[in-house]
Amino acid sequence: MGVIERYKRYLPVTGKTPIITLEEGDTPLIKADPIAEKIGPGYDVWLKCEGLNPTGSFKDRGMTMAVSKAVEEGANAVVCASTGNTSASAAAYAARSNIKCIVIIPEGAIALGKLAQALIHGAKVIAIRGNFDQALEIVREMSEKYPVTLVNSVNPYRIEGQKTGSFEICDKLGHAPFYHALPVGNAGNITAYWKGYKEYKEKGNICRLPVMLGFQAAGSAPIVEKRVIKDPETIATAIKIGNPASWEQAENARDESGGLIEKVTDEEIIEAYKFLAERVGVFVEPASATSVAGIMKKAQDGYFPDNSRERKRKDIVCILTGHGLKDPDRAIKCLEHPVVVNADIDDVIKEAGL
Ligand code: AN7
Repeated sequence: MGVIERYKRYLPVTGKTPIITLEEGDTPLIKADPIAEKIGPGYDVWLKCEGLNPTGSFKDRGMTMAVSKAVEEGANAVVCASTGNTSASAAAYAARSNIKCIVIIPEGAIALGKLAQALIHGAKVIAIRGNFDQALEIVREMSEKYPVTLVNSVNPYRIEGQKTGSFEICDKLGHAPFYHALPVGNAGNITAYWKGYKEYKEKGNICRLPVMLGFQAAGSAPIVEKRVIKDPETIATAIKIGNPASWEQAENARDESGGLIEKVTDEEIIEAYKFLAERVGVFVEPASATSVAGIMKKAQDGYFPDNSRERKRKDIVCILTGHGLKDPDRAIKCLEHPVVVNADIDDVIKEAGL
């Protein structure tokens, strides 16, 4: 069962909505004690592994909704701009519903796995000599002038689908987490999670809301720096975005929740990326490590007070937005390559250090 069926009473669907699903959602929420140790006493850290969605990222939650509604409304083509994951997801759900998919990507700035996904699902992939923000401007105009439905997160159905991530976290923990950390790129996801938490509280399913902690990459941090970044830079290509579409909604989530949106450097992202893989056993793409890099940095700054004397432990949930296999080049680049020896047991044992 996908997220629409599971949470339909909270979603804008009717009996007539065709449900286009790949059984997304219901992703693992796993405890990560090696990270909690770095935060301080009295905290539990949970990782929401969104890389385990059908196309390997959180985008599937929103895409099942956006494509289902597009099909309901009679669309026969969808379009998106993408740093990679949106295009992979749009291409898969379009294939599932047998409609056309057009994706516009910044040339040379998409992780290999994501490009492979868009292509293999049969999307028309067009690379522009430009960045994501320019691609988004183009698709917005395309969808106004031509009969194609825009499935970027400016499409409200994307936000509706993605808010189901909050519901799952609350259902699993039995309450909202105290802190909710996530990467911020185009800012759709922080908008969606905050909307989800607020609606769950209104329905009486939870009694308090989390503090939202958003993190941007230092070279692509328009919200933190309060200005559009013309040439965003970061190794976390998924969040290489200089003019987020949901800028204001992200600020609202931050301010209403008493949270923050701050930046982490590429070095800090890589450190968290390796820590997650080596110490926690979870391989994510660099953008996803931003949430963990962010809370580790805030812990060093003394943001999380000693909670050991409180009656209740505090939960921190980090959203790990995409799978590590999306961007194998990055893993290979930042690690030592395998040593090559002769096909001889003595040579192998010597090299293995046994
Ligand atoms: C792994 O695919 O914008 O703040 O075009 O792929 O909701 O944009 C991807 C974004 C975080 C940021 N982590 O989420 C796209 C795209 C990963 C991502 C984000 C993205 P938003």
